Amino acid sequence: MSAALINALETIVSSSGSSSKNIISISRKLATASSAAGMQSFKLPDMPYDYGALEPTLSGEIMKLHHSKHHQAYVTNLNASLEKYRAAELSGNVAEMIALQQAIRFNGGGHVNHAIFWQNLAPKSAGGGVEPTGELASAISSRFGSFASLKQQMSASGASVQGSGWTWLGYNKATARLEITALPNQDPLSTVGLIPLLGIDVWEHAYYLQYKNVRPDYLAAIWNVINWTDVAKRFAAAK
Ligand code: MN3
Repeated sequence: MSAALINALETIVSSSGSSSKNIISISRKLATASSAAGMQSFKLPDMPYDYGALEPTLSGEIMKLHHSKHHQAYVTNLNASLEKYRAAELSGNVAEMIALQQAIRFNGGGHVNHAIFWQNLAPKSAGGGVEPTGELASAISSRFGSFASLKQQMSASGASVQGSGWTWLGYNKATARLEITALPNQDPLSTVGLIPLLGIDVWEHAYYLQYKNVRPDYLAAIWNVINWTDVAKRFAAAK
């Protein structure tokens, strides 16, 4: 918690006096204090390309719904959950704080994961699908044997997710190795101690309108629009 927010909270608590148990009043003041302390609510990031720019690999209809409806819902619900959490924290309601953690994990993970996903993709005209070079290419070859093998293993990982989730290429700082890991729901890769480089969303909302039930076809096609320049930047920053 920032020093500015702590100061703001202390001001509220000291000015509330005997009425400090009025949670509704406090939470309203907290909303103002959070804003004053620079605690911004999360916002849906702009897309780095037009919704239709990834066609024919991913339809504009899928991309528009995925970004403007699904990702927006995670952002909206994350902000609502955090507002409730701050009120619970201010009133010392630990049970409520614990109860809100699942919603924060789910919606916060949804926001974090999709913010990476849009950057991990690029239209073919902007280099989408162009094979990585340099240090990332070397790391992929030494870890997975070849670039083709990485794609095959990651597609298999995504196909194996039961229900909804993601498959990730991550960096393990402790072992200095690349790792492929599938995670359920919206669990971010940080929950298993890895730094996310490339995430592929295998929720049905990511492909169903175009690929119907055939997730492996989506996982075979998406390599045409992967932004390896973005993945390489994340790799360089992670090391
Ligand atoms: Mn999604």
